[in-house]
Parts: sequence; C-alpha cells; structure tokens
Amino acid sequence: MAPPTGKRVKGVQILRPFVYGTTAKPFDEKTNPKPPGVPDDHTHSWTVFIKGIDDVDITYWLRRVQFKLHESIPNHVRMVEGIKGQPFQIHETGWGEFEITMKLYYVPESSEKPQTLYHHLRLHPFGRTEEEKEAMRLNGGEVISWVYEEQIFNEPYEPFYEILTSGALPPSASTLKDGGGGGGGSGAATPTSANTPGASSSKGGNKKGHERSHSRASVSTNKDGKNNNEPKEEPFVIQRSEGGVLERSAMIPLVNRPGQPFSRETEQLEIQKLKEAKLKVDEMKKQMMEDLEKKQKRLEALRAENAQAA
Ligand code: SLL
Repeated sequence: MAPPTGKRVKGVQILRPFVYGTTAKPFDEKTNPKPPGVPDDHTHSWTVFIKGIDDVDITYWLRRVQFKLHESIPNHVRMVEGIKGQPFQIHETGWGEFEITMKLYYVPESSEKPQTLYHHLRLHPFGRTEEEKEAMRLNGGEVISWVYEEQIFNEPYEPFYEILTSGALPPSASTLKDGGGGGGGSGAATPTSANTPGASSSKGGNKKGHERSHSRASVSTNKDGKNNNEPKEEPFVIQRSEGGVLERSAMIPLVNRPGQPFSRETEQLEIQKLKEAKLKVDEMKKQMMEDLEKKQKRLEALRAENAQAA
C-alpha cells in the first residue's frame, strides 16, 4: 500500500461492478480430455477468476490478486498480476471442492488496504432444486458458480478519484473475443450465488454488442464544387450498443448474453421473483392467522363447555 497522496474526496462513493467465481468441468474423453501428467485421481479441470462485468478491464483499480487454494495443491498460494483487459485467473485440476481465498490488492494510487473474498469451488452440480442441478448437467457437465459483486471506494484519494473518473471508454479489443472470459464459461450461464433464472440467455453469440464505434474518413465537396479530398475525421462517438458496458464505467449490461449472465434483465427477474415470494408469504401468513383464529374460537368453546360441565 502506497502512502496516501492528496486528500480524500469527501462525500463521494464510487462503485465498480465485477464478477468472481469458479467454472469446473469433469474430464471426459471427448469433451474435456485429461492432459498428460494429470494425476489419475483428478476428476475435473477448473478455473477460478475475478474479472470485469461484460469482460471490461478492471486493472485500472485492481492491481493483483492472491489466490489461496487448498494445501493439497502444489504451490497453493499464487499471486496473479493484472494484465490489461484480462481476467485474474488460475486454471487447475483436482478431485475435491474447497474454499478459495482471494486477496484483492488495489492500485497504489488508491492507498487502499487489500481486501479478502472467499469463494467455494464447486465441481458438482448444485442448486436449490433438482431442476437447477439438472440444468447444470445438461450444460455439458460444466458447473458454474459465479457471483456478481460491487467494489465500493469510499471517499477515494484525489489521484485515484481522477483515475476512476477520467472518462468512460469503449470496450477494448481484448473484450471483443468470445464471451466466456475468465470463467471459461462457454455457453449460456446458470449463475449460482445470484441464482438468476434469466441467466440462461439466448444462445447463438450475438457479437454486435461488442462492436466499437469507430471514426470514419469522409470526402466532402466544397461550395465551388471542387472535391476537398482532405479526409475529415468524424467526431468520436462512444456508444453503448446492445446493452454492453463502457470501460471504466460503473455500468451494468442491459441484457444477458452468452457467458454474461449479470445484467439489468437479470436484476428485474430477481426483483420479480422476490415480489412473487412476498405475495406467497403474505398469503401463507393470512392463512395461518385464519387458522389460529379458528383454533382460538374452538378453545374458547371447549373451555365454556368445560365450565358448564364442572
Ligand atoms: C474434500 N475438504 O475432502 C475437501 C478437500 C481438496 C482438493 C479438497 C488436490 C489437487 C492436487 C485436490 O483436488 N484437492 O493434488 O493438485 O473434498
């Protein structure tokens, strides 16, 4: 942690969305063959990662991540340095589930102490219902346990505030490649901790959302009809197309895409689920109150009968 430079910007809170978690796949001759040298008792390959939402770069605020794996794994404490536009991640193989400790080291300008996150590595399908487990099995046995999180910087120091607010950028080239990103998740994801029903978004990669706006050269004509062949740069327009997010912003994607299960769409579905659950609880409560009232009346009647008989 670097000594603080400048003052803290009072009354300001800046948040940055990010995603962390694990993706695991059982070894399988056809779909996931075991690489040479992997011990016989290893049953799965897996990845643990921290990355930007929509795969945008986060290394401008997160410098390095220390992953602490199970002690049975050789070299189980690993430091991963940030590479611009790429997830912080570790690929491993093994046979068992355990809790992974992730220590987040921020950029020196932040003067922030490291913070720790914990995540349970999941190798086997899980869920609240059999249906949820079944959905994981259908997805080629790939087990996705991803969590949406927001990093909050409270009253950041001035130099860091400058970095955080220096302006949003269009998604960088590194995020143009296929979805999955750090998770290694290839298809529509069924996220877990968030347990988002809408997560399994439409398949069939729609890459339009990642296209960046670009400036074009144009040829204009002068008043006198002569061609003015000087190429003219059109103003650079930052677009948020197809619900994707801009780099260095706190945006959330509008809609889900393959490998990108966290979005406003997902949030709306979660809210809807909560509303429905509340209605159900209210209804159950009403029913219980009615039952209680009936029982109380019956009790009173029995007491009265008893008193008469005595
Ligand atoms: C369990 N409590 O019994 C857990 C421990 C440990 C997993 C899980 C070893 C990999 C390697 C490995 O998978 N350890 O040898 O590199 O389920």
